Amino acid sequence: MAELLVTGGAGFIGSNFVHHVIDTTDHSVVVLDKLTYAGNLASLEGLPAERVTFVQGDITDAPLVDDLVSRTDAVVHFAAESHNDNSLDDPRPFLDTNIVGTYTLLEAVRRHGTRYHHISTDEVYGDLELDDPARFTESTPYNPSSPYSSTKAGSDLLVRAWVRSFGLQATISNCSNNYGPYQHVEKFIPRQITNVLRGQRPRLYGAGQNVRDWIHANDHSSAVLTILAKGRIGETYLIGADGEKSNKDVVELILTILGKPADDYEHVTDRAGHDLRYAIDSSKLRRELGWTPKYRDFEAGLRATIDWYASNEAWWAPSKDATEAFYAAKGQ
Ligand code: NAD
Ligand code: TDX
Repeated sequence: MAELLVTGGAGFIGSNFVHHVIDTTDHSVVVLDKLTYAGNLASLEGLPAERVTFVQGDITDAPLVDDLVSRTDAVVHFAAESHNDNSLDDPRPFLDTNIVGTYTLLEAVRRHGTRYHHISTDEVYGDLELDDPARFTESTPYNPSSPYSSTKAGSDLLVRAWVRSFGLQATISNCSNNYGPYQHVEKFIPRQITNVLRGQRPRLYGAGQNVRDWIHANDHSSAVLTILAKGRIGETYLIGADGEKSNKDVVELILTILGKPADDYEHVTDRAGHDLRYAIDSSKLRRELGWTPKYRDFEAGLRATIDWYASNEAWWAPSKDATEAFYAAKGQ
């Protein structure tokens, strides 16, 4: 049994991770989260108070971070500014949280000799052509496209340097696009589901040919727990579940599941610098640590996610209008 400090535990993947830890291990968790627009305490409802403690705070607050790290066995760092579209509008919070916030955590775990796992994204590798048989591997060169992905790439490089220079007890994972419950309505899948639930049409950027490699958030969580338990210090592991789909295919599937004509969507202004395709080769994680994804049927996972949004309007409704106003101002 261990106590984990989970940063960003009130966000989408962090909250799914906390639920997964409580359901599948005997660890206890301290969540450190600033509760930005993307954090939601309702995502942690129903968890046992004797095993989950919540601290509202900023990962750039060095004294707070030092105090929490000094009392924990391991840190799992999810907290980030996470949305590409926001990073095109105002990159500054991405630099503060993703770079300076990670630096603050690294210095604290260095002082206390604490095990650290760094959560990152496949976007650090840039993008692939649609007809390219290649997928990203741990040795693909970094080539990020957006302010968001460049700050994530910078934070990964800080971790690598702290491992080499200071012997930090750290691992890194780079995961593909997650879906599941508790994802903010600014993101692609929840935006389209909640649009249809509200009688509005889904919005596809550009022609909708862009491909994302989808993984259920629970599979991301099980992979992170596997790396925490068995990962080799200093190593990077790619996490993916062979879920490549074009955005157009995903929108058509959402419409069909919700009983609408498959072409009942709008094409809107494309994202600046829009990455074409992401694809993950996760064979290192599977081969070396024995991890496999459980949610292999994307349509079944999507149906369950749609059911969750249909049953939890109180969770997402407060953010929906402001999110759509933000997009409308950009012609999206
Ligand atoms: P999210 O935006 O849903 O959640 C981020 C959380 O971090 C929020 O609860 C927010 O309040 C908190 N936070 C932000 N700034 C903070 C700060 N300065 N101090 C403390 N807390 C702060 O993000 P997500 O989609 O759950 O992503 C979590 C992590 O996973 C990120 O590191 C992201 O880069 C990575 N990731 C995400 C995906 C994906 O598909 N969403 C894929 C791969 C990797
Ligand atoms: O309304 C939309 N219409 C649309 O076509 C939105 C919001 C998005 N899109 C497209 C853009 C992307 O090709 O859908 C795809 C997915 O978009 P996002 O949900 O914004 O995700 P993405 O930019 O791929 O990044 C996500 O995966 C990697 C997460 O937000 C990142 O945090 C993670 O690192």
